[in-house]
Amino acid sequence: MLLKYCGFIFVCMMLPACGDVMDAVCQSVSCISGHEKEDTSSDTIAPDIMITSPVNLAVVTLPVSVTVDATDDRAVDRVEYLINDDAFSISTNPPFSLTIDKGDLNDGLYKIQAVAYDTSENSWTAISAINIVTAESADPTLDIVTMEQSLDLYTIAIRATHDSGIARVVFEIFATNNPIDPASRQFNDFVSQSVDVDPDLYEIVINVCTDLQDPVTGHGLRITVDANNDASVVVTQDINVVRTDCPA
Ligand SMILES: [Ca+2]
Repeated sequence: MLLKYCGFIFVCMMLPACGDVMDAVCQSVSCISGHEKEDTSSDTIAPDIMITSPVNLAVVTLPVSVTVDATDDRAVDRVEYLINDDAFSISTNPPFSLTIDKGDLNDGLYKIQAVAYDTSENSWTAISAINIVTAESADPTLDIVTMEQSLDLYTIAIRATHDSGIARVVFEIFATNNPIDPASRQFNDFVSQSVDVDPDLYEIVINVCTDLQDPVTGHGLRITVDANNDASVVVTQDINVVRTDCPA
């Protein structure tokens, strides 16, 4: 109250109902209280910052988001991120988070430093550690995209992926004349490399007249996809191979 009413303090002390009078006076003059006064003093208070996610020493897979809680008595200007003491990224907009994408870092243990700056360049650092590991799905994916015959050529194309990479794709076409005894089937193995235009696409083109050992019976198809980490997936199904265009 004393600060707020400034020069009216002596008048007030000599009047009854002082509070009411002073409130009325205050409405009619330009009153400046300590709180309302613009603070032009220098900013010496550093921001606060803590890394809220991931928790310290968390095991993570990429991409991963690093989130922080950064506050300042005036304003947070930016958060600078260092990874293993090297500058990595600067975030200038709330919530000042960081995304580490696939390919940014290899597997391993990393120190993350998040340094919050206020508009007066005061700073404070939060430190955390993350352990990056590569996520590997249990089995490769295998999707058949083409199974078609044109005259005596039969084309089979699949799309196969795995986090560890694809080691090989094997196409086997076998006669189904003795399905009870798989050991008696005759396989023609075709090991395929990925097609250049699409690294996930694997394709074979066989000549149904010359590549197949059994010219008469129906045929089955078995596709085996082996990943670099020895994970594997197998798909077997019948295929409709037509041999009527073969030369006599
Ligand atoms: Ca400050």
